[in-house]
Amino acid sequence: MILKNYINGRFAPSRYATVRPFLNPADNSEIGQVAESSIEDVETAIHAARKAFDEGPWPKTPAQERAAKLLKLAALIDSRAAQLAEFESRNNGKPLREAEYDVADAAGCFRYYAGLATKPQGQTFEVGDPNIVCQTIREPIGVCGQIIPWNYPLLMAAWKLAPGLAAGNCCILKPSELTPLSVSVLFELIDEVGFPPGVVQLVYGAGDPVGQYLAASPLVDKIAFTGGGVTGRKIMTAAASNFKKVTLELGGKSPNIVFADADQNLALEYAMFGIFAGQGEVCSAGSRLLLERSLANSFLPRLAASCEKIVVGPGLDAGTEMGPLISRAHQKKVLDYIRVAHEDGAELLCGGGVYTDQRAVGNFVQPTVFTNARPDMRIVREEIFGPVLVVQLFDTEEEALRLANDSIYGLAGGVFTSDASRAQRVVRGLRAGITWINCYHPTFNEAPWGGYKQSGIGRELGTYGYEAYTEVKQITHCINPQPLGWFKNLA
Ligand code: TXE
Repeated sequence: MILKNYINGRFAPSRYATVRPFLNPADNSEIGQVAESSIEDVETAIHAARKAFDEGPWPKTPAQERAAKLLKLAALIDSRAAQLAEFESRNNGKPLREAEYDVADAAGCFRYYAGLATKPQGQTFEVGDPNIVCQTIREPIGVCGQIIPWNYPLLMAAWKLAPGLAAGNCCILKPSELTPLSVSVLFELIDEVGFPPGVVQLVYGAGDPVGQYLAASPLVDKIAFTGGGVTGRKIMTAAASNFKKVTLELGGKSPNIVFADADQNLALEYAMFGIFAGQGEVCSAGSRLLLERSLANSFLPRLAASCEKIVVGPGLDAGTEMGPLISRAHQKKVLDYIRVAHEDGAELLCGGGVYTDQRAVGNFVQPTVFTNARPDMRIVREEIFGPVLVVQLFDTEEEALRLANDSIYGLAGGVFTSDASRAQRVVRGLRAGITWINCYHPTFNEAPWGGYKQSGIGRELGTYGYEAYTEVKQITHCINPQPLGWFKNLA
């Protein structure tokens, strides 16, 4: 199997027929090979997108027709849901049940933005002149480069393509080099729907040069990125060349705060779900558990015992509750953090290693919890992006909030309490873009997603995510034009 780019309405190998293998993280076996694009391939895609936007029908296609195509795509995703979920689990490693949610969400995302495309968009403004009608309309931004990571390959493609296409843009998607499989099926479906050539394209390949070139090109009008902060900074710097519109969804170190008055069973299960869903490779993972001190003696032993019972295995095995990490390199990064945690004096509550049984061939890491964590420790401050939970204890609501906000990140946060007033006070005190009360992780296409501080710029999903793919045009219309009389001597 060799996966091809999709450029100008056709599947095509990379210009120099270069490929790279991609793997199953459960055993590191090769699944297939994927085109490794050159700069020439990206350039071809950018020129096709430019032509499609500047001269083609797509930006002026009535919203109803754009919506119809997205609805057809959603239906096709549903019709291939089982295969898509299996591919996602095989290539990313996540448990099949999680992949099934992702596929349903991806179809829902195309449906949501199909609906939004036909809803009221502009506004009319009362200004201080009765002869003036002042309005705004929304227009597509143009050519959009969209760079996505490996943790939600299909869903991130949907989050980027659905609003971009619904709003009339021409999109070039660059998936992670590690996870091309589900996206290759998505583009088979996109081909079946039949968009005008150049409207929606796929270029596989390395972050640098392929993604970097998209971010730097003066012919690209917007860059949307989900990934790590180091790469985000490079993208923003490159995008400054022509002041591209930029949206960034970066990492996090999100606090999950449990008060003593919370339903303990609920808090326990969500503390685990917050960090171990997606093996902790989730930007919004609840990676810091802030626990009211009086709970420590009862909560922590239950947490340890429950973590030891998590069924860790290949995502496609029935009953698997947590899968392998994406790559050997990432597994090593997570294990390095575990070593640093020990060195810095954190106390291991459970996990902390790899498996020596048949899982040794994959990139598995045990569900791991550290306690006695100080705010200055690296495991408290830095995003690990793996199944490692760090517990900090607090005595008061004020201290909980202070610890929660003591981070360069501000993506998400959760609070568990039976006191509704406190719940509102605490989430309003969190400097974070996504907050949950008495739950953790539920995510909806209808609601905005994005971070404060170094967790990113802009919002995806919901109406905010649609607006991020539009320019606002002001139209000022004089309905009673009169000579101005400003210059006395008109020739
Ligand atoms: O991500 P990168 P990596 C965090 C997480 C993880 C760390 C590094 O902490 O450990 O980032 O992961 C493309 N110009 N997140 O290195 O590099 C790359 O090809 C343009 C959080 O795997 O951010 C891929 O398509 N593009 C996160 C995409 O960027 C470039 C999800 C993401 O890869 C590029 C993933 C460049 N110079 C990791 N270099 C989240 N927010 O959910 C790379 N890319």
